[in-house]
Order: sequence, then structure tokens, then C-alpha cells
Amino acid sequence: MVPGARRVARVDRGAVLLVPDGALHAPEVHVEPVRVGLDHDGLVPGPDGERTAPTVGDLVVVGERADGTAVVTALVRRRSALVRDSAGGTSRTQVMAANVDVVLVAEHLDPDPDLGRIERLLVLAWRSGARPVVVLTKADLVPDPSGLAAEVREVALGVDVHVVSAGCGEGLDPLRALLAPDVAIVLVGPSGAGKSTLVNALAGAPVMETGERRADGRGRHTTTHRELVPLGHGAMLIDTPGIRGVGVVADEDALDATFADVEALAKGCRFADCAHGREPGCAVRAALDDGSLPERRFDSWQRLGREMAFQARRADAALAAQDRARVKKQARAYRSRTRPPA
Ligand SMILES: Nc1nc2c(ncn2[C@@H]2O[C@H](COP(=O)(O)OP(=O)(O)OP(=O)(O)O)[C@@H](O)[C@H]2O)c(=O)[nH]1
Ligand SMILES: [Mg+2]
Ligand SMILES: [Zn+2]
Repeated sequence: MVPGARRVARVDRGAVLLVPDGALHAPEVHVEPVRVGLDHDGLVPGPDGERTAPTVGDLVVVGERADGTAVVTALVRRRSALVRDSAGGTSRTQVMAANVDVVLVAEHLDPDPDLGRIERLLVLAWRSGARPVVVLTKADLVPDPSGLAAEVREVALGVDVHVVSAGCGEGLDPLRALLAPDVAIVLVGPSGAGKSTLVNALAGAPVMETGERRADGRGRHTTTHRELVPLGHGAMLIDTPGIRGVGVVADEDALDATFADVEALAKGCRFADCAHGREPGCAVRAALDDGSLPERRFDSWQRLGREMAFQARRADAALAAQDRARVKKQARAYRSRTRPPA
């Protein structure tokens, strides 16, 4: 805990909604978030002075404006950050949640779980610095939840995989066990996975709205903003809107952690720079041929690796452009200072 700091429960155009950080209030006491304004640009000085957009889970310090109104004056260094690459041709990344301890990757068992999506979210989770955990929802809708869970465990190496039926309140104990005081857990996953239903089940109260997806399967997300829900005993849950596509940010360690099996195989290839195509002595190709490494998993690993390389180049190009712009601006300022008066 940082003395005096408060948690961002929600970001809302030009302001943040704050709750006490880890305050051990009685469970029956409902915390009403306090709305505090931001500077006009919506940014707050971070620990290294750089101006940063606060996000849900952030710890911030509140001060006073000259007119006596409250304003966020500082952002505490983040000990973890769940970052996605936002779509489009820019190098923008988005911090989905900060200072979380666990990234709970939620995926439904009905329809069938999407293994590629789980892998993608695990890369994001490993990169965040928080601990990834997978929760498979809607167990009550399928005949063989443990069979499906076994398939998911094969792609979630070193990660606990829990099976729940939040609607009926079944399988929640291992998740409750994670909710120690001061622990923050963010839920991520597709729309309709049952993230908000799970938040309500764990909170023991209908704090988040839940809903059916439209019959045509298009559009509607029930949860439309990210929100931190403080639980009675000091733990926190962060609910997020369903993700459709989420871009990964370059991070070799996160890719290695997620695909430890493929990485281990690749170390056994004869050539250090093996492309796992038709090279002799390729251990990856051998595992694909004998079926011990599924093609799907290999493709997923390659795709995410390529995407990361692309993201890194894009980020570099944007940085270079920023540098050029800064130099230009400085040069302009210099010229205007040194220009002889007309
Ligand atoms: N049968 C069954 N239905 C569930 C379960 N969990 C959630 N649902 C239902 O699934 C639907 C979607 O649940 P939500 O909790 O709103 O899903 P979400 O992941 O928060 O979706 P977004 O907010 O759009 O991202 C709702 O109608 C829930 O009642 C479950 O364990 N079993
Ligand atoms: Mg929701
Ligand atoms: Zn190889």
C-alpha cells in the first residue's frame, strides 16, 4: 500500500472515480467512488515525470487546484500493467489495467473454447507481470467439461485452469482462494464468456450488469467500460468489456512462457537459426510429423511471433517519427529565439 494513494476504479472523460486503496472496510459497507478531475489533457505526471493517462487499477495521489477543487496530481509507479496493442496503423498501445496481481483469462466452454484466443491472452497476461490464471465458464452447458479442460491445459502450460459454472455458483472456491486482501484480479475474455456474472458471484452481489448476446451474434457488449469492484475484505476485481481482437505487444519472454513446449523443441534444432521449414535436423518439424506438436499450436506460435515483430517495427517507426517531430519543434523554437527582431 502507498500511503495516501487511492485506486482508480474507473476512468470517465476528464475525471477518474477513486476508491480507497485496499481499505479493509466492513463487507456491509458500500464504497461510493469519489469523482476527481484530471488536468485538461487527461494526463498525470508519472514516477519518472512523464505524463501518463491513468487507467483502472492505477494508484494516484490527489491534490488541490488553486480554486480549491480536487485534482489528480501524481501517478504511482505501476507494479504490473496489462497492455494491448490497439488496432490501426499507429504504434499506440493501451494499458487495460494496472497494478493487478492476477490476470484471469475467461473463456466459455459453450461454444467450444477458442484455444488460439486463450494463447493470445496468455501472452498478454505473461507480459503484464501479473500471474495468469484461466477460468473456463458455463460448465453446466456441456456434457464433458473436464475433457475440454484437459485440452485447454495442454495450451496453458504452467497456468492453473479452473472450471466454473458461475450461474449455479459451482467451482468458485479456487477463485475465492485467490482473493486475499489487497489482491487485484482483472478478468479478460470474449463478450458473453460470463466475466460479469463471475464478478457478481464472487462479490456476492449484482454489482455488474450481465446479459445475453444478441441472437445475430453481432455487436452488443454488455459491459462497456472497465471497472474495479472493491470487495468487502480488501480484494479487488476488475471487469472489462469483451474483447474481439486484441493485439500483442512485442515481448519475447511472454511468448516463450506461453509456448514453452515449442521453444524447448526449437532449442533441439540442429541450426540455431532454424526456420522449422525443410532444414535437416529440425526438432520442431519432427514433432509436427510425429503428431506430438499439433499444427494448430505451431501456427499460433508463428503467427504471434510475426505479429510481435511487426508491432516492434511499427513502435520503432513511431518513436523515430516522434523524435523527428521533437527535433523540428526544438529547431523552430531555437530559430524563433535567435531570429533578429523585425
Ligand atoms: N448457463 C450459464 N450461463 C452463464 C454462465 N455464466 C454466465 N452466463 C450467461 O452468459 C451471458 C453472458 O454473461 P456476462 O456475464 O454478461 O458475460 P460477459 O463476459 O461479462 O460479457 P461482456 O460484458 O459482453 O464482455 C449471461 O446471459 C449470463 O447469464 C454460466 O456459468 N452458465
Ligand atoms: Mg460483462
Ligand atoms: Zn527447426
